[in-house]
Amino acid sequence: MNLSLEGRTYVIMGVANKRSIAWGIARALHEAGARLVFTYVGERFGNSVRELAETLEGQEPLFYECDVTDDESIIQTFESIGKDVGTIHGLAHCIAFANREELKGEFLNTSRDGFLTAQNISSYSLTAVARAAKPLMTEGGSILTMTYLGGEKVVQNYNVMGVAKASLDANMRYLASNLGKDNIRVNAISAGPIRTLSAKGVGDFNSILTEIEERAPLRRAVTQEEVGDTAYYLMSDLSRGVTGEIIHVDSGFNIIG
Ligand code: NDP
Ligand code: N5H
Repeated sequence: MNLSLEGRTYVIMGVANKRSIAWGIARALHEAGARLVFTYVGERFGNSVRELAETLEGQEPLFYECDVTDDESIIQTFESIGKDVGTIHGLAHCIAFANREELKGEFLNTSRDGFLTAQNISSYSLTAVARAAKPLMTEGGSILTMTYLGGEKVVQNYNVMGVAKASLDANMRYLASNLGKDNIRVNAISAGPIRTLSAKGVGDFNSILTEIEERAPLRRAVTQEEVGDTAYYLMSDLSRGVTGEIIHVDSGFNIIG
């Protein structure tokens, strides 16, 4: 079987900086020979994703600004990608957001606005993006999203984002069921805690990592590279029979009671 991704094009959404999980995925797919297309929001992150992408040797990546709260922005982005590259073979959705003040304290106090914002950016965006990307997946494809254990079990402080990830997980399964007939697979990676910009300033990240080091089967945290390698598997033909699945890349922490 050909494990190279040469001749294939993948859209990576959600690189904010070099610590982003999306960047770990981008590097793994680049090493496998893939052509990459990046989307970002806001000029600040546009510049940083450009600088990072320039470090990928032999790659002439393309960049598009895409705010997933805006249907028009999503449609425009994928129309432009279609015009510029034609067929795409996969998409990595590495996007989530909730108001910082609702990622601690009493879940009971979650506001309607905060709840809907988390659902809008962190879950619905997958449906909207899949719909816009589908016409470009003329040879079938693989859509991947990022989830967290807090959508399956109650994790302290994850709160409104836990409900959004439960929604994202179901969203992923319904999309997998819907798009299977088009040979488009849809899966999620559930990553263990990784220190990224999103993780900054939320909860007590150090104590969460200490718990992983003490209790996870592998007794260590996972890295962006490890998530990237599983993303490579999901984008490659090795995973051709896999859809609607959540793969935990979390040192096995989810099996511990
Ligand atoms: P990053 O902060 O690096 O990435 C989050 C990304 O979400 C940013 O690139 C951000 O773009 C993007 N984003 C937010 N709002 C919007 C929007 N309206 N439109 C488009 N993009 C938007 O963090 P991570 O790499 O940690 O997060 C990536 C994914 O991984 C998330 O889904 C997260 O929940 C998940 N995850 C993370 C874990 C961790 O421990 N870090 C564990 C398990 C899952 P911008 O910066 O341009 O605003
Ligand atoms: C149990 C935990 C720790 C507590 C909860 C953390 C939840 C994090 C997820 C969301 C996505 C973080 C978030 O929206 C932060 C924003 O309010 C503020 N940050 C920003 O706006 C920055 C600038 C941008 C880049 O961030 C985004 N997202 O746009 C969970 C952790 C152990 C694991 C974890 C960190 C999970 C996860 O889903 O990311």
